[in-house]
Order: sequence, then C-alpha cells, then structure tokens
Amino acid sequence: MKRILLPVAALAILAACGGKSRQVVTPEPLSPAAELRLRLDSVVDAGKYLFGHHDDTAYGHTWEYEEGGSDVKAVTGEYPALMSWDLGLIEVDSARNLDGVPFGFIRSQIAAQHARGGFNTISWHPINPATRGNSWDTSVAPLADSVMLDTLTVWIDRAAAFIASLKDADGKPLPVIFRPWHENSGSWFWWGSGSATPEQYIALYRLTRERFDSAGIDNVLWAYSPDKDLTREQYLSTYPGDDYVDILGADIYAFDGEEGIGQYTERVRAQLPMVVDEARRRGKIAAFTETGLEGLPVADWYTRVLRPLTDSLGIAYVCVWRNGIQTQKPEHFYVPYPGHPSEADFRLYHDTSNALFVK
Ligand code: BMA
Repeated sequence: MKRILLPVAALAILAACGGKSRQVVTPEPLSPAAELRLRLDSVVDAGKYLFGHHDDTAYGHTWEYEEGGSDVKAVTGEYPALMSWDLGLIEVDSARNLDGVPFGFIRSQIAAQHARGGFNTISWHPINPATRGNSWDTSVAPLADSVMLDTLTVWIDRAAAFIASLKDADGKPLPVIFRPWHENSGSWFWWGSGSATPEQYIALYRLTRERFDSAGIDNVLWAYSPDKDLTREQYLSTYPGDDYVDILGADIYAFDGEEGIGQYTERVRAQLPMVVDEARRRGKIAAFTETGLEGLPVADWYTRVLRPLTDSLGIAYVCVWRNGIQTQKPEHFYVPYPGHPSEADFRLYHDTSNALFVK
C-alpha cells in the first residue's frame, strides 16, 4: 500500500474543481521531507534507483578536497545521484567528523548535491557516551544506564541542529535521509545487539526522532538499517515502528573476493526482497543502505554481481562506502578510481544499469 501524497499543484487543481461551492482551499505546502518522499517514489515508479557513494566529493583514492573531485565522476563522467555523509563527532562539537571531514564542508556539499538534482543521506558514528571511546567501543554498554540518555539527548540535539542548518540559497531547508543507529543487529557498535536490548535500541531510535520532531525539523526522512543474515522476525525485532521510520534498509557487504560472491549473492537475495516487501506493506521506501566490495579485487563486480541483484529489486537507492585516501587506507575503496582494473566495468554499470547518477 502506497501512501499517496499529492503535489501542491495537484491539490490546488482538485480544490479548484471540487464541489459546487467552488471554494478554493489553499493547500499547505509540502514539507521538504514530503517532497523528498515524492521524488524517491518517482524514482522507484520509473524502475530506477539512485547510486550512492559515501564522502564522494570530500576525497578519493589519490586526492582530497579538490574542486570538482569525485572518483565516481572521474570514472563515469557523472556524480552519484546520492551522496552519503557522516556526523560522527558532531556530538562533541568537533569541527570535523571522525574521518576528518569538516562539517562546514559537508554542509556546502549537501547544498551543491541538491542544487545539481541529487540526493543526500546522513549516517552517524557517535562516540560511546560512557567511555568516550569510539562507536566500536563496546567495553561498556551505555544504554543499560538511563543516566546516559541525558548525555545522548544533548548529542541528538546537536545532530538535529546541524541537520536543521542545512538550507539552500533561498533559506529553504534541504531534504536529507537520516540513518542513525545503523547496523544494530551486529554487535560491533555500542548501540548494537551485544550492548543493547531491543527495547533499549527502539527507545534510543524513538528518542532521536522525537527530539528532531519536537524541534520542528521537517527536512528528514528516517532510515532504519540493520545488518545481514536476518529473518523477517529478527529484522522487525528492533524496528522502531511505522511512526518513526520512512525507509527500510539493510547493510550487507561483500567479502572474500571471487570466493565470496556466492555467499554475498545469497545474503542479499535472502534479505533484501523481504525488506522491499515489508516496506511496500507499510507504505514505506526500501533501500540497500550500505554495500560494496572493499578494494574491488573482482574486476567486473559491478556488472556481474551488483547489477543483477539490484536492477529489479524495487529499492530507491544503493549506497557503497568511501574511497579512503591511498596514503591512509590504500585498500579501503568501494568504487574504482581512474587507473583501477575495474574502471571499464564501473563505466559499463553506469551506462547499462538502472542506477541513476547526476551531472
Ligand atoms: C568504516 C571505515 C572507517 C570509517 C567509518 C566511518 O566503514 O570506512 O575507516 O571511519 O566507516 O566512516
């Protein structure tokens, strides 16, 4: 069942034609989030999906912070239709995120991506409020201690303030997908299954959305994205609820090069159609929120492995992770850079798949 949201123009026509009294009802303008929802619906209705890349214009394999820089664009001629960004360390008022990207830069890139007709999604790797270690520090489970929620509320409000500050040149809020508390079914994050009960997780997610809502923030679609190998029941066991979530996703990575293709394919086929089905039944959007093969040791991975899995799935987007800088993380990249053996294959994926890119 799809929730039908009519654009303002259609509502105005309906109002103008409706009834003998010819009373014209001036419709409320759509919120940026509702407009984003319509745009994502039209992508899915057209049988397409956005191609996404994390930190796309911040840095790539051989460059950082260069005007026009993007490994996706360098190889395909276009930017990814979706750009992904992370708020990690915004909670402690840092000027740069956990991967060194200045928040001011992220703000400007989100505006630039929107202006070129693209989309933006935001994840968040906050530090552990109990230990002040990073997101992967599970030595203390902060959600077991209700006092931690006070700290987290302050942190959530800082994330909310950043997202509320995203505006276009006319001062209109820019729509974004927000995907906090991701991969919670795994045990590697302090909000994950090893450190939080389903109730604690759901309470954290709901608190996050409630803080945004009470601040009147209306430029966000909310994504839920647990990890791999989940049955429907397991997937739904930490689902925050239809009133809190707009996008149902999953993070499923490929591992082990050629040998791992079978397992990856099975994992995606076992879970993503279920996610798409749940999303449809609930009137929500489905997405493949994170995936990729680190280092691309399989040269035709994009056309041989990813394209058949994603091309007719009914998802609004697929997002691959970042291209780390060569001098820091030489093998940590998920799209080919110029000169990489899978360059031609990625171009072919760009040219022949249902994935969308932007000029
Ligand atoms: C991980 C890696 C890390 C990074 C983190 C947050 O998958 O890319 O290097 O710090 O995501 O972006």
